[in-house]
Amino acid sequence: MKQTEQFTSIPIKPSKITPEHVYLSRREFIKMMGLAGAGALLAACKGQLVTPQAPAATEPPDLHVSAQTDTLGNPLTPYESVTHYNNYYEFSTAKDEVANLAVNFKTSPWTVRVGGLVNKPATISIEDLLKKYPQEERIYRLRCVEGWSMIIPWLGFPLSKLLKDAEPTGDAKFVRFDAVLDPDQMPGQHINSYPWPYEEGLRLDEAMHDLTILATGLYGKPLPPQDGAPLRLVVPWKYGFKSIKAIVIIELVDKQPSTLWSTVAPNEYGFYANVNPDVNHPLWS
Ligand SMILES: Nc1nc2c(c(=O)[nH]1)N[C@H]1C(S)=C(S)[C@@H](COP(=O)(O)O)O[C@H]1N2
Ligand SMILES: [Mo]
Repeated sequence: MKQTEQFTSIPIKPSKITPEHVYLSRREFIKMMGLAGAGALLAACKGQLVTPQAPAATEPPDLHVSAQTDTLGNPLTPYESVTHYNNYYEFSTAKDEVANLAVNFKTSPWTVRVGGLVNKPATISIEDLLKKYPQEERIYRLRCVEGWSMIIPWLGFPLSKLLKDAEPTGDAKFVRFDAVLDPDQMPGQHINSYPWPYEEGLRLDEAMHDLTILATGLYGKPLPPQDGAPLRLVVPWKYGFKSIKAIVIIELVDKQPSTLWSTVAPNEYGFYANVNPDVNHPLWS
């Protein structure tokens, strides 16, 4: 059965939305630019006129601290807002209550099962994932269909790396994700209006795109529970509800999978949900 697609699913190339330099990790980017050049550029993004200066001879520049803007010059959303204004219905529908309700959420031990139409299914602990895949910083805008957005410096790694290691078979066309089902820890899962667990999906080529990451941190720190620890999806050209938190299953399938929001409100939320300011959301515009 084909879902009604409310958000036009014209194949927008992510590069049309996010310039190439945004999706290089900042470290790669700085290396590429040369350190002094990058400093001048970052300062220029803040709208200041600067004379390029050689880095101080004594102290190396601190590459671990995020730039205060993205490369388009937009300021990063403060850490406090990123971690205290959250959509996470397993905890609460009240955005300002999620952080508090999730404060003791147990994210260790945690394993992710990669399976379905793959030659090498595996169950991997979060520690092994962190060891196996180097963490990169990606600064993306997260847009919710409700009309707000945040610019967040994520830490994570391309989903494509994990998928390639699992070796999808020729029949695999989509990737589906399950979030954790844990009503003991998640008060919202006692409310039956939603078909838990939260589930999402991507077409395989979207999942394999270099911009699509599994995030494990933000602002250079481990992901706080309210933002989806220990592992959440981030797809910068899609609306926020696609970026499923607390992932425990990644499964390769041959048919378009069902997703929580397209099941609950098929006329509001489509499967593709590409960001398109020209298409109004029926409820939130
Ligand atoms: N498991 C799970 N993932 C989820 C959600 C949720 O309720 N549960 N909400 C989604 C929505 S609607 C948005 S906008 C983003 C919000 O991410 P943030 O709280 O880190 O800003 O998470 C998405 N991922
Ligand atoms: Mo959202």
